[in-house]
Amino acid sequence: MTDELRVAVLGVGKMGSFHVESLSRRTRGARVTVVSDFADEQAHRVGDPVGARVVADPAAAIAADDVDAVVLASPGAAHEAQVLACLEAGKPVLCEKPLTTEASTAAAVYRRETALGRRLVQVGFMRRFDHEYAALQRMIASGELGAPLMLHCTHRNPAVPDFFDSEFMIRDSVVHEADTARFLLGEEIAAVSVVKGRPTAEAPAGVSDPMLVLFEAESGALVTVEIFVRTGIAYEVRTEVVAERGSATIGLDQHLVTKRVSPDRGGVGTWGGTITPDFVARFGQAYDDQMQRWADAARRGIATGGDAVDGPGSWDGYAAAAVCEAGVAAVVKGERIETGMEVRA
Ligand code: ISE
Repeated sequence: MTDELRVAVLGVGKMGSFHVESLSRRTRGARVTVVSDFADEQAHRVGDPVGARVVADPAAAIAADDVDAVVLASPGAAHEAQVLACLEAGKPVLCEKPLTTEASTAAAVYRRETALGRRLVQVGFMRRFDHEYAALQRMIASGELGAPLMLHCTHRNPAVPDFFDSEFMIRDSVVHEADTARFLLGEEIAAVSVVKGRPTAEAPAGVSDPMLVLFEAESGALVTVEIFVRTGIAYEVRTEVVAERGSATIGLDQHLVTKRVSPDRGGVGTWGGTITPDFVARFGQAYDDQMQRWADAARRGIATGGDAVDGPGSWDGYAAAAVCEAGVAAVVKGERIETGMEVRA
C-alpha cells in the first residue's frame, strides 16, 4: 500500500458517486483509483474527473494491484459474490446495505469472515455515525433514563419509483430501523409484525404505503416503525425512546428556525425552517464520517494485518437481513414472524 488508501468503488449511481466525491474531496488519506459500473458511460462520468481508471469487470476491479480496499454501492444482488471476492483477496470492504439479499447468504459471509480470523467487512449503516443517533445511543447505554421500553420510529421519504412495493419498503427502507433499533437497544430483534393501513392515493395498486411495522426485541422492548415513502413533502426520520425514567427524541429538524415576513402570504409573519429533501442531505455528515472512519480503519488493518472495520460489521448485516426477511414474510402472510436468528459464533 502507498501512504494513501487506494479504493475501488463498484457501482456509481446515486450512492456510489456520492462516495467517490466523499473519498476524493472530504476523506483524508484515501483516493479513488478504480471505478466500475455496468453502465460504462456513467463510470467515466464519475471516474474521469477524479483520475480513476474504469474497469468494467467488478472481479478484476477488486483484484487490481492498485486497489487496497473496496466500496460496494452496486445492486444488492451483486453483493454476496463481491464481498466474498474481497474476503478472498484479503481486502477491506465497505458494503452498502444490504450485505446480501438473504439471511442465509449473509450468515455465510459472516461465517467466512469469522473463519479468516480478521474483520474486513463493514456494512454501510450510516445512521450510527449521525451525531443525533450516536448521542441517543450513548444516553440509553449510560442508563440515565433507565431501561428502554419502546422506540417509536418515523421514516418518511418524499417520493420513490413505482417499483418500491410493500416488500421493497421493508428491505430498502425499514432495514435502517432494523439496524438502528439493534444499535440503540443493544439487543437482537426476535419477531416482526406488519399492519397495512389505508394506502395513500399516490401508491400504485396493491402497494401498502404507509405501513406500521412492529419489532419485538429479545427483552420484550417494542419498536414501532411508521414507514411512508410517498409523502410528497420531504425526508423525515425521527426516533423517540420511551424509557423507565424519561424519554428522548431525535430528528426534529430544528436546525435553523426563522421568523420572517412572507410576501407571498400577504406580508404576514411566518415562523419555521426547512426539512431536508432527501437522505443524502439529511445524513451527509454521517456518510462522510463513516467514510473517514472506515478509511482510517482500513489503513490500520492493512498495516497491522488485523481488523479493518470501525462500525457495523458482517454480523450486523446478517441480523438486519434476518429482520427484513421476517418483515417481508409478515407483509406477505399478515402474521407475526419470528426472526429465528442464528446464535452468534
Ligand atoms: C434508501 O435506499 C436509503 O437508504 C434511505 O436512507 C432510506 O431512507 C430510503 O427509504 C431508502 O430507499
